[in-house]
Amino acid sequence: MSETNIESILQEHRTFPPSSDFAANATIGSMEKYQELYNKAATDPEGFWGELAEKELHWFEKWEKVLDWQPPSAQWFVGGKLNLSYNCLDRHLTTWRKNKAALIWEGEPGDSCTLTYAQLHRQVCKMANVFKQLGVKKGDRVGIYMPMIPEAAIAMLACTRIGAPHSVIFGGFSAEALKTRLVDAEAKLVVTADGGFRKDKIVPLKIAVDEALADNGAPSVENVLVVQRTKNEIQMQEGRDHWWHDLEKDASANCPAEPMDSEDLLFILYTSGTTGKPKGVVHTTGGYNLYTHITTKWTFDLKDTDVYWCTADVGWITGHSYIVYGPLSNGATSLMYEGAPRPSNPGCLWDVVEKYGVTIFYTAPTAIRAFIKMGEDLPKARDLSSLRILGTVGEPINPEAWMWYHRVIGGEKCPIVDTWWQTETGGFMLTPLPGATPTKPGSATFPFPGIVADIVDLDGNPVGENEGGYLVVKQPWPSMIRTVYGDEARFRRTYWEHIKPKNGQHFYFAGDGARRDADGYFWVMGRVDDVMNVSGHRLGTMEVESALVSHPSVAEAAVVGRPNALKGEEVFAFVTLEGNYQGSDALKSELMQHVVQEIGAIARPGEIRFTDVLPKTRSGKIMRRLLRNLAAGEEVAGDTSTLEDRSVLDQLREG
Ligand code: 7RM
Repeated sequence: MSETNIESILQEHRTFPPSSDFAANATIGSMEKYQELYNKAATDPEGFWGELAEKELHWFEKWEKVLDWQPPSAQWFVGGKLNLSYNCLDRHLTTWRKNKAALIWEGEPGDSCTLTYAQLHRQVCKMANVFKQLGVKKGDRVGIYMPMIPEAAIAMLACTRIGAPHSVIFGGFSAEALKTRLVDAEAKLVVTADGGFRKDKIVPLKIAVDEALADNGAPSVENVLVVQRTKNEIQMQEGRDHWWHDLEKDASANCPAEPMDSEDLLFILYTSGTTGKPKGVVHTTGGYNLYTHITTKWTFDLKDTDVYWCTADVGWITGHSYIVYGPLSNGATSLMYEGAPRPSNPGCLWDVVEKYGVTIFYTAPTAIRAFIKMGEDLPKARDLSSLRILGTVGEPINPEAWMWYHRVIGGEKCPIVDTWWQTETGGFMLTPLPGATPTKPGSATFPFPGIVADIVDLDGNPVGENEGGYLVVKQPWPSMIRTVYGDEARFRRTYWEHIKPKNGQHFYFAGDGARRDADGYFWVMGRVDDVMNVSGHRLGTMEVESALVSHPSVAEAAVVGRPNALKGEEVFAFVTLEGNYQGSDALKSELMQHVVQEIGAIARPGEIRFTDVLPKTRSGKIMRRLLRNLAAGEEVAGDTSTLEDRSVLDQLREG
C-alpha cells in the first residue's frame, strides 16, 4: 500500500462534542471514563470481560476460563452455560419489565401491535414447542425466511430457546438464493409467511419456498411452518407445510430454555464474499450475547424510557444484533417496522418517530441520502423532538449526509454514532459513545472498549498518521466469527492470511481500508477493493463521492477506479441528479471542477456518467464491483444475485 498523506484530500476538521447536559446523564459521560474502560480492557481483557459477563448476563453455570485463544480460534467463557432467549426474555419477567413493551411493531398497511416481555415470552415458548413437535432438536438448523413481522423475531428467539441454530435468509432474496443457503446450512425446518408487504406490493415468500424446495432442491428440509400475513393465494403441501395459527392453538406456553454451552453454535448468517458462493458466518452463544448486550447498552446509552428503532431488516446482522438480541437482552423497547418510504408515503418514517416518540434512531447512510433527496419538508412537518441519539451503519457516511442528519433529523442536539462493524464481528467495533466522544462527520471515531484495532500494512506494521492501510483487529473479542460454516479453510484464508505479521501473530482482517488522523480518529475508507490508486495516490471512492454529493445538483454518486495505462487507475463517477437538474456536458465539467476544488487535481474524474439509478444490493450497498466492470467496458462478471433491480445494469450500459 502506498504511503500517501490523505489529510490534504479529505479536509474535515469540525468536531461535535456531546452537550454537557447529555454527558451528565450518560452512562459513559466523558472521554476519561471511556479511556478508563478502554485501558482496563486492554491491560486485563479476561478480567474486563469476565466481570461484565458476570454482571450483565444470567448464567446457568459459570465458566471455568474466560478465554481460550488458539489463533485464529477463540473460545469465550469456556464451560459456561447460558441461553440467549432466557437472557432476552425470562430474566425480565421477574422484574417490573414484565409488562414493559419489548417489541413495538408498525406494520403495513396500517397494522400495528405491541408485545410486552410477558407476551413475547409466551409466543416464543409456543413456537419453540411447535418446533419440537415438528421434530426439531438441539443442534438442528432452522431456516427463517420472513417479512418484518413480530413472528420473525419470535422464530429467532424460539430457535435460540431450544438450541436450534437459525439461519435467517433476507426476505428479499430470490428462491435460488434461498435454496443455496438452506442447502449449505442443511436446514431441517423452514419458517416463512404466506407473503410480506413491501412498498404497496406483496412479496410471495411461500411461493419462493415452494420453488426452492421443488424437485428435492433442499433435501434436508422436512417441514415448513407458515405464518399467515397477507392472505394471498398459496398451496399447502400435505405433510410438509403447516399453518402457525393451527399449531399455535394447542401449543403449550411453557418451554424451559435449554442450557447451552457458551461455545454452542448460535446462528449462521450468510454474507457475500469476493467470490460467488456466500459464506455462512458462524456465531456462538456466550460471546455473542455479552458483546451485543454491552455494545447496545453503551453505544446507545440505553435508558428504560427509550423507544429504540433500528430500521434494518432482521435478515441482516444489524437486525439480529440490534433489533432483536442486543435490545431485548437489555430489556429495552425495540421497534420493528415493516414499511419503507415510497411515493405514496414518502414521510412514513417520520410518522413512526412521531407516533411512538422514538428516542434512538439507527439507519444507513444510503437511507439518509434518500431522505435528503426527498427534501427537508417531510421531516420538518413532523414532531421529531423525542429523538436523542442517531446512528448510522453500513458504509462510510459522507460528511454532507452526516451534517444533514445532524441538522434536519437531530435538530442539532442529537449525538450521531457512526458504527463500523461487520457480519463477522457480530457487534460494533469502532463507534463513538454518545455521552463521551466528540464526533467528526464521517469518522467512526474510536474502538469500543476491548477492541484492539489498528491500521497496518501487509506485514502487520502500523502505518503512519493519515496514511491509508488495512484495518485490523489484533486481539480476539467475544462476538468474533468462529468459522465459516462447513469451511474452516475458507475462514482461515479469508480473514487471517492477508495480513501476515512477521512474528507469527494473528490479525483479523475483513477487507476494509482506513486511516487515522492526527487526533487518533479512525476514518474507514471502504472495502479495500473500493480504494483506487490514481498515479500512485490512494484515494477513497467515498471521498470523491462526498465531494460530488456536496454539489447541489448531485443526489447520489458512486465512484470506481477505471484501469488507465498512465495513472494506474482513473476516477470514474456514476452520478444521479436531483430532480430539477438535467445532465449535460456543461454540468459534467462543472462537477469535475467541483471535485478538483473539494479534493485536488488527483481526484478529477476522468469520466462522469449520469444515470437514473445506481446498482445496489438489497441492503442498500452500492455494488461497486459491477460499476468497475461497466466503467472498464467489461462484461459484468461474478455473482449478481444480491442486486436489488437487475434492469439497472442495462440502464447503466446505455448511460
Ligand atoms: C453492519 C454491516 C460490513 C461492511 C464493512 C464496511 C461497511 C459498515 C460502516 C462501514 C464505514 C461504517 N455488516 N461498513 N459500517 N463502513 N463506516 N460505519 O454493515 O457485513 O453487511 O458489511 O460494511 O465496508 O466491512 S456487513
